[in-house]
Amino acid sequence: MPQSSILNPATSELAQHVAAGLRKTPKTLSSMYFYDDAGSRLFQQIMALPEYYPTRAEAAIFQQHGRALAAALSPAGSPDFSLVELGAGDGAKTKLLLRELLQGNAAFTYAPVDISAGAMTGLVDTLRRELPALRVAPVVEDYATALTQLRTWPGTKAVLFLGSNIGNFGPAERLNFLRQLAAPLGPADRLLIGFDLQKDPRRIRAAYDDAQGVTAAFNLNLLTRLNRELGADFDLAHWQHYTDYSPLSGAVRSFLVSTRAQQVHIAALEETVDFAAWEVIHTENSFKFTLPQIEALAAEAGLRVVTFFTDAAGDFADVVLAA
Ligand code: AVI
Repeated sequence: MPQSSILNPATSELAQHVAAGLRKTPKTLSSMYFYDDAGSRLFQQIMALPEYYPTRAEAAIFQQHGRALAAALSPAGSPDFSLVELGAGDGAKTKLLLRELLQGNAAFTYAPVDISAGAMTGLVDTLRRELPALRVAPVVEDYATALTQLRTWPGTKAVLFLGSNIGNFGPAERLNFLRQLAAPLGPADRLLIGFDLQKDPRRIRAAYDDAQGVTAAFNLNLLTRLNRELGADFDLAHWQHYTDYSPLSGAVRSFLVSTRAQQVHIAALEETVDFAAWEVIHTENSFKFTLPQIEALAAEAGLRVVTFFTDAAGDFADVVLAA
């Protein structure tokens, strides 16, 4: 008997995704489903890990180039605008930019979009406390729904997509996503996208396989989610986190590895799935970019690079784009 309600639309969307992903070769699940409330909390811990450099690198850009960034996002003469942030999380870096915009007396409303209601409540509470003058209009949605809303969003907008979230898309999805972002942009609208740059492959790999095992817990939490929400019986003692980085493709790929031959029953699907010993489920891509690749990608999506900023070490780039 299915234990969870298959009538819940969010659950049935997850159920459909899992059914399709586990029938593929290799088996695949989307990293989009990492972010239940426990997963969002684990991701907050990842961002503070010594090995996970992207968050600090992007915060350094915001600290060093905050004023120029704020100016590039709110061009002179632009009226009251919306600062829409896709995948806002805890908004720690964004606060640096928000402060800069408030200090410059920019007239704007901050519209953070995040799929996790828990993360959003935390963010809104902190913003009310730390930046009481800020106007906030939170949106709890996934990216696809938020993109649809952008089409009818009134007034000038600056859309933020930070933290190298763009790296979690495969090449075709990435281009499609950028084209969808570009479509509703008027001449005064801006996009700010954070890209993790290619660097020492060992540093990149370590960022996704930290010594404390937080990234492993983050990946394995997906199975806990399936156990809870779909009535699956994944035995976490027989699954491992594994990750590799290819400097040729620029992709970090993360996997859940079945450490023995096993069967997993998924009640909501009324299905039993076979896993061979050492078979993997591919759970995440995190692409790393070069500056020429970013320029080419922007051009393909019908966007132009207005300006970009990197941290002093050249680890990360925040790129301002316009249609
Ligand atoms: C959210 N995203 C940009 C993170 C990344 O770096 O790909 C997610 C993550 N996965 C493992 N560690 C962090």
